[in-house]
Amino acid sequence: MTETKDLLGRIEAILNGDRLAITRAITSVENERAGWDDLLSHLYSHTGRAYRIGITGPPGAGKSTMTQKLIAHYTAAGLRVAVIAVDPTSPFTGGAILGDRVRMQSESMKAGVFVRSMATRGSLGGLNTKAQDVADILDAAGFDIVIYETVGVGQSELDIAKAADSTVVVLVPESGDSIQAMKSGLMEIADLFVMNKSDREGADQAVAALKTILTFRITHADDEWVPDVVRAVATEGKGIDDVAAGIERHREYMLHVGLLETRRIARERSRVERITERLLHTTFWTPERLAAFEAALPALSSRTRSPLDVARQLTQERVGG
Ligand SMILES: Nc1nc2c(ncn2[C@@H]2O[C@H](COP(=O)(O)OP(=O)(O)OP(=O)(O)O)[C@@H](O)[C@H]2O)c(=O)[nH]1
Ligand SMILES: [Mg+2]
Repeated sequence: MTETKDLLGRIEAILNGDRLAITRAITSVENERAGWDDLLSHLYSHTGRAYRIGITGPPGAGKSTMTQKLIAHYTAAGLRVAVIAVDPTSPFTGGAILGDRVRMQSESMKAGVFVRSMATRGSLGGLNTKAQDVADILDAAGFDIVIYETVGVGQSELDIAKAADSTVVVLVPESGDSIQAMKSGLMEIADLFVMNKSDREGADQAVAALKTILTFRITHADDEWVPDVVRAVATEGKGIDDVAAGIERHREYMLHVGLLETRRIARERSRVERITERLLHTTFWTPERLAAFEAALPALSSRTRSPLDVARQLTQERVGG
């Protein structure tokens, strides 16, 4: 079959790290073009090698600058790095994403570096789900490190950032930033804190305040890890080695206590749950069920049947299902 041959050809090209094939696969998955699910399923057995790092934090904290410097750090060590820049709020021409893309252009032109932006347009099936699908493609393509860089600290950003092996939260010495971080749920997901812009006034106090908060912090439900606080001046490349060392220390800790595998399994588990919900939802509303639903509306309106009663009928009876 030519279709199967075509699929195998695409897979082989991706596994060989062919950039055009990777780009096409990502677009296909984002837009759910014909065959996108088969492609992902076939690639899955080739994933699990890449180390996934989430980078998040308040707007303007220096996440993109930090990411760029980390790319340089890892490539200098001979590693291949892919970045998924995710902006859940931005439409496809979103300023921030576009700006980042331009800024990262010089990095992404290098061999062994791949940068991809994802915005709302790629949210078919949920941005979080898609970001992980894209990470799988890049993982299968042989990138050693996959970085999720998110904009802002909303719920979807947090979900994406924590779908990583290590999550880095970037803060700045502005007063109250740590308090803000605590409120927005950043404290719970951080494996490493970076106090960026440490060239600014108040860095010492900010680090001290953060460390104080951390001593009171409710640790992750699944481990005893207390995140390090590392200082950096991303624009000058200062502290980047420390950030990378902090990530490495967390990775080694997780390997040592067996947490890396636990985390990964938990992640895959919630992926299955999300996909299942979506599949159920899209296959549930057959024309017959819709008709049965419509037919039950008068009974609802006259209050002779309750919503629970109707829902039970729809889910329990085999109405064209
Ligand atoms: N003084 C100082 N400025 C920095 C530092 N790191 C980044 N900046 C500047 O802060 C601004 C924001 O940096 P970005 O890297 O774009 O920050 P970001 O967190 O990616 O921003 P968003 O994507 O908009 O949320 C830029 O003007 C950077 O040059 C630093 O360590 N010190
Ligand atoms: Mg940015």
